[in-house]
Amino acid sequence: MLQFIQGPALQEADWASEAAEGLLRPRAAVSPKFFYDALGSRLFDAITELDEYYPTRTEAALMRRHGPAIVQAVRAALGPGCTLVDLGAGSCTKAAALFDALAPARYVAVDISVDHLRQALEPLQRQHPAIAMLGLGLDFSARLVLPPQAVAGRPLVFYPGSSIGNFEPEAALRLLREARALGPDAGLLIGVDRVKDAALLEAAYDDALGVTAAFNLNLLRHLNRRLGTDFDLRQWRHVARFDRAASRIEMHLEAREALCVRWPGAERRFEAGERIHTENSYKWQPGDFQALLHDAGFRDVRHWTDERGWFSVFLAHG
Ligand code: AVJ
Repeated sequence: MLQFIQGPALQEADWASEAAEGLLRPRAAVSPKFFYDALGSRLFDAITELDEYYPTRTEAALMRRHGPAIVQAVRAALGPGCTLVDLGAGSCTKAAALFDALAPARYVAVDISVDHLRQALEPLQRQHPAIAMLGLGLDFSARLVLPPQAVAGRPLVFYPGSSIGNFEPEAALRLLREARALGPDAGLLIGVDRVKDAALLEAAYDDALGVTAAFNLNLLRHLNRRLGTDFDLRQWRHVARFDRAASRIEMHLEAREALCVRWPGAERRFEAGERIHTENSYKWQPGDFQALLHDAGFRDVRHWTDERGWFSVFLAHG
């Protein structure tokens, strides 16, 4: 059975006022969710194919190599027939790769827009008629609460790709607590990018081909459409730096010259060199992430990594 639910959808006016508020701060900042218009999502897919961008490839290899052990651990922890809750499911391919080994009773795909999920879930439901599927349109970044039909059975929250890296540590803790609270025996399978050499990290976020630069600059194009700003992309430059003290990659857009951006109802002046902060991508030490999982209320934590120790997958439950 295939079902769809659209949660409270963000109104266009909310998007615009959120972006405007960020642009008007003394240190301008716009949420990374503004990367993902149609072109931005395609540019992100292109990023995952770059030589420099190791996370997607490393996580996939890790899941292939340790997949049987991970699935066995999930079955030991949750028993058979879990409810696989896929956060930020998109094309659903990462979760679908687990279906044969894991045999979930239910699959709940969660994404901001239920429309993307329709295209992915319809063929998937035909291929796996035994799994009850639900597409849920929901922005879980503010709060993860699911309708009752989504948490029937034992939920296993699946959050791959190190998307948790976009959250400040306190917000990450809150999300993990909400995952733990989905049921008395809820489990979590999560991919986390690790602290490593700054040059490797910075190359992954500032590639030679300039795809990440295009991805970052596309946020301004998106704002021009969404908010009605008059950003001229040629006046801006992509910046990605690893801040070791904060343990995060920061992405910024830097004004190449003094300029003024105008939009209906407001304007903002930028000096040459002034920046708009567009993304944090936190990198974790496995011990610190394990402690975070314990703080979130998980008792039992298992951990797998690749040979180079670049990326980690954690299974938490109990
Ligand atoms: C989708 C948040 C996991 O932080 O690596 C990739 C986004 N930004 N290149 C990441 C991103 C620039 C990505 N996440």
